[in-house]
Amino acid sequence: MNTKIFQIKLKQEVLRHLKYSLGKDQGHATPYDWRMSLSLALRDIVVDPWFDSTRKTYDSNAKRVYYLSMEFLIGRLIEDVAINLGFEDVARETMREFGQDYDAIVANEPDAALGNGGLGRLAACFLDSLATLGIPAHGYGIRYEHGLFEQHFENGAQVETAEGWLAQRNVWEFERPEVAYIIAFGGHVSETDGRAVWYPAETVKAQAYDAPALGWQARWCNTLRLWSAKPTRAFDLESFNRGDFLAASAPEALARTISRVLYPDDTTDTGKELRLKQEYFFTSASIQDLIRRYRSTNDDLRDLPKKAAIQLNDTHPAIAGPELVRLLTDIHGIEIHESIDIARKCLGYTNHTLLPEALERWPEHLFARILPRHYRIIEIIQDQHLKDTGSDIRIIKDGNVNMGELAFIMATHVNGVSALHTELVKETVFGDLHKVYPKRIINETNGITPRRWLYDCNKPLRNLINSTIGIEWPDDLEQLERLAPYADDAAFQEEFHKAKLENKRRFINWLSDIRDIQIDPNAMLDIQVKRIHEYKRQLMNLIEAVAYWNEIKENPTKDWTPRVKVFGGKAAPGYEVAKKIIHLINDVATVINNDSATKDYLQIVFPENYNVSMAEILMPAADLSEQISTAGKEASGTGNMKFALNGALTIGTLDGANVEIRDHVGAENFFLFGLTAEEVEERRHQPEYSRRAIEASPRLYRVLNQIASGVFSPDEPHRYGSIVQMMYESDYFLVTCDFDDYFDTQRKVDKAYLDTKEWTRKTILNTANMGWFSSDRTIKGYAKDIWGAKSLYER
Ligand code: HBZ
Repeated sequence: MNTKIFQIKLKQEVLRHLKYSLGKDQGHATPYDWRMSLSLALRDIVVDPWFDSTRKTYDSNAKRVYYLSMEFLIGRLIEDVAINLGFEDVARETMREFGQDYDAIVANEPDAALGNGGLGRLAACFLDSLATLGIPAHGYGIRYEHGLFEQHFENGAQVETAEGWLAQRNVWEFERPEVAYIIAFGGHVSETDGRAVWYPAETVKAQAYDAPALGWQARWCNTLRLWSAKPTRAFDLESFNRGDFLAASAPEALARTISRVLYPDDTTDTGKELRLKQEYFFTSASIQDLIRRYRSTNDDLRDLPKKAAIQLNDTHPAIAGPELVRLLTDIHGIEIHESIDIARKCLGYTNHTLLPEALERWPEHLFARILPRHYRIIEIIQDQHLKDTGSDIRIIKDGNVNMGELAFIMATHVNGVSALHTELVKETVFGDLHKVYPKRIINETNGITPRRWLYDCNKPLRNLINSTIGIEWPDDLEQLERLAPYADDAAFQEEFHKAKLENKRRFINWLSDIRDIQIDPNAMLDIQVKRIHEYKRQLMNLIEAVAYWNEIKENPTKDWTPRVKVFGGKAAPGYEVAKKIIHLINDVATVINNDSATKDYLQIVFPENYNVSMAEILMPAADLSEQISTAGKEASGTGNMKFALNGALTIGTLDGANVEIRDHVGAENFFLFGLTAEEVEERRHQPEYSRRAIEASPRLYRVLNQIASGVFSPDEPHRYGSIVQMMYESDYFLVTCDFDDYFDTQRKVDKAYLDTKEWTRKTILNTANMGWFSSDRTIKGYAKDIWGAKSLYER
């Protein structure tokens, strides 16, 4: 269909939806009505490729991938759908003809924030790549009523309010009342003649909601199936008639709590009963669903591994192993050891963190109370593992059920998410199991979808790339290499620089709507956005800012490089130190931004409520990307990839995927500093390492004194005493030890930034060499090494 005809058609469709789906006429339509009508019109177009893909998958009886994840951090979808359909311009023009501002309509969509951070966003990028590559796949997760909390600052401190994305209709989903499974909890198990029967105490219903997951150019479309908990019996009429109104709605109460809210913890294990119920809830529903699908076209469940690859996004769905065994044995009559074998052949497990506090373990008594049958099955899995391997590594140990060990033992492949992380997984968390199963751990370095993270969010650069190397790169990102020869071309440098400036202006405009702050687009935009965590060391970045401020004040006439430091990110509501760090950043910002002597050189901004949509504005605008975690702690990072792809230079440690980014973009185009993972371990053994580092660094000493004496918190001078004390006494993440090197490296950054041509040359080489970090490459790796899944899409 040519563009003009399509535009007329889209216009008609938007009007039809406005009238018949929204019940509005043009004269009374609000921005909400326009967004809904446009979204519904676009959604209708997606249904055809969706049906086609489903039909092809059924017809070919191909192996399917099931990606089980507690989190899908999707963000907005309108523009994503429009660009995948190739109808972005048509949609924009259509809305213009209605007198509507397309960008404002797009921005009116709430983010689907069903995730905390990296792990959840990775799942969303993987959905995009699975569909782009034409691999038949389902994402399975929870349809939380409330996604990640909204962050506000009150006098500089974080306060959280509930997020409500479902308060408005979610246009992208299709409710499936007929697709529902019973999920059981508690009760007891009776075993007679080797046959186990589980008599649960409670049940809820898991009901499916499907959203199409469309790939590039609409060549393929998969399904994201999210489960919502509903009562099995909506209402206990008997209790109601007795006058016991509370008891009457009890079934409803449990059901509602299960899918009500996303746990807001990032890289910590919450260990709450409700969390275990959420995990089992969505995992059981997903496994029952995939078995039903398999049985609709296949007879023998023993062949399930030929048709289903189940990937566990961290240990949250690790109960998938025992659940699959339970269904194969208790329901379908397969001998239990054979079931264990079948289940293992289906399963893969991805580890996303080495932090000990994130390793899920459940108290045995709690676990056995809620999932008595699974507890027994885990004992059998453990016995078999002990017998087969002769090792003494147990899943149930010291009164806990360890989900990491369970996931490991029940998977054919266990993968880390960057080269360094994978080596550390082999040496640390799973060191013992690695010796027993030396081939099991493999690496699949993370990636990001170039559709959302370049094509969509960075239009100036997209256009420049299109006009330089053509339009084939969005699904073949290594074509960006063809930009490298232009790195020395003065005209191209100028265009590249112009694109960056345009993105910076867009950011400044956006910021001016929420903050009263003047920013010079030529100042270096230095950005650290990610969850707030001690290991990510936002504190080191902030201390460096204060040290820089001190230096400018002492020598105000020197030729300083103007910088705007941007922080963004949420702290887990219960993570006190992280919240203190947020408060400190805001307090420091207040003092520094009000200093008329320095404000031409240094400003600090911390916009509230960092989310996917904010990232889409920040990533293209950044000059400098802060990837400064303590080496050995950041499993991979994916924000680091988004920045570098969009032409920011990185200041970073040898941690996670930074190592591989540096290898790709070239050491000379990356600002490296800090201790290596090995040196970090050594340093921790030295007595009083942090106190000694502070004593050796007058700069650091001075900043810590300023913070401790209330320079930034005159209303409460001791507010940050505990943080400074921690720097002296423990400093587990070695802020003090890496500080001087970090400060000096920042001064090299300053100097480099002043040479615009040379800086731009480096940024071009970053973009040109980041193609490998496409999540398409990552997914091809999983498909080949782990899933044995093939693309069904033919070009
Ligand atoms: O996963 C992140 C890593 O911190 C980040 O380095 C990586 O790039 C990203 C994608 O692989 N991890 C998380 O977001 N969350 C967790 O690792 C996690 C693990 C267990 C939990 C809670 C969170 O119980």
